[in-house]
Amino acid sequence: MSDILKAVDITGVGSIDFISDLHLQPSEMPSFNAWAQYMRSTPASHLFILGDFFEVWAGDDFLESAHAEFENRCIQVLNEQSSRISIYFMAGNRDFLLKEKALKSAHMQELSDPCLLRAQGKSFVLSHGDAMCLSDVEYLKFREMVRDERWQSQFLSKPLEERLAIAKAMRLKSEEEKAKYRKAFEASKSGQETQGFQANQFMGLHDVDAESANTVLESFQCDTLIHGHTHRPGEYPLRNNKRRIVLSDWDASSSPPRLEALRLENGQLSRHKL
Ligand code: LP5
Ligand code: MN
Repeated sequence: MSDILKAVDITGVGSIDFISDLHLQPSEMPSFNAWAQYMRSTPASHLFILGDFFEVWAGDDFLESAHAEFENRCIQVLNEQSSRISIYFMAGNRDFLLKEKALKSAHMQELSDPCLLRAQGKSFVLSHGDAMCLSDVEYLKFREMVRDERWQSQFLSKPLEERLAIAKAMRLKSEEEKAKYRKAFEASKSGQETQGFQANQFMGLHDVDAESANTVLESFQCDTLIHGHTHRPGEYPLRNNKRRIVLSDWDASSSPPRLEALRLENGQLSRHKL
């Protein structure tokens, strides 16, 4: 098994890009096309993909199935650019089953979550962000289950068709849960209470817990966290002059389109819209 990097040191001066939450899927070709164009044109020498690159990943053997033309094209784009760009991949809550075979085909190096990056005289903690959303209690239980190695090997031993069906059912459940939370949230705005829902548990409000982010940053003696998952791009101050920087998700079909990379150049971070 190849190493999962807990820390990355980059000595060169080339720019470094961070992206996450592209949710690439065959039904969203405009987002794929924008990303493929971005891959060909970015000046970055290093690219960090911080989770939810794919909408769903049910196992690397999917790449050998007859229905994986789109996913194989994504891998091919990564592969083509990998001689020019060093590409790093961190798992998200959709693509945590992307493993060695796919990583190898795409020439990506896997990162642990969290991971420390030292570059251009600065240091950063990188994360997908889901593990720090402490109010998302049901999800965290689910996460613990599906990140367990034994659970994964049992799940991966099921036939691919069955895994795809489970993944589809799980996606539906997830969307249903979010719709329930949204409804309760709307009701709370008009003064109605929904039993079992607390204000800070509304799906729209699940967010990275500030203390959790601080603890992670302190453990790395670092003051900047970069993460995705919450779909709330921005910079959020934390105590003791620490901060977390949230990446945008990607959606070429939204208006305005959300297509953005965070770029580190000369020790400074800035957002680059495509
Ligand atoms: O993804 P999104 O944005 O909709 O919501 C996430 C959390 N949901 C998830 C689930 C994924 O969307 C499902 C797709 C994963 C595909 C992976 C491959 C196959 C693995 C299949 C695993 C069974 O991550 C959502 C968060 C939200 O972010 C926050 O923004 O709240 O969390 C949930 O919806 C979690 C549920 O509430 C927990 C329900 C537990 C049900 C357990 C079923 C176990 C089935 C086991 C079958 C073998
Ligand atoms: Mn996510």
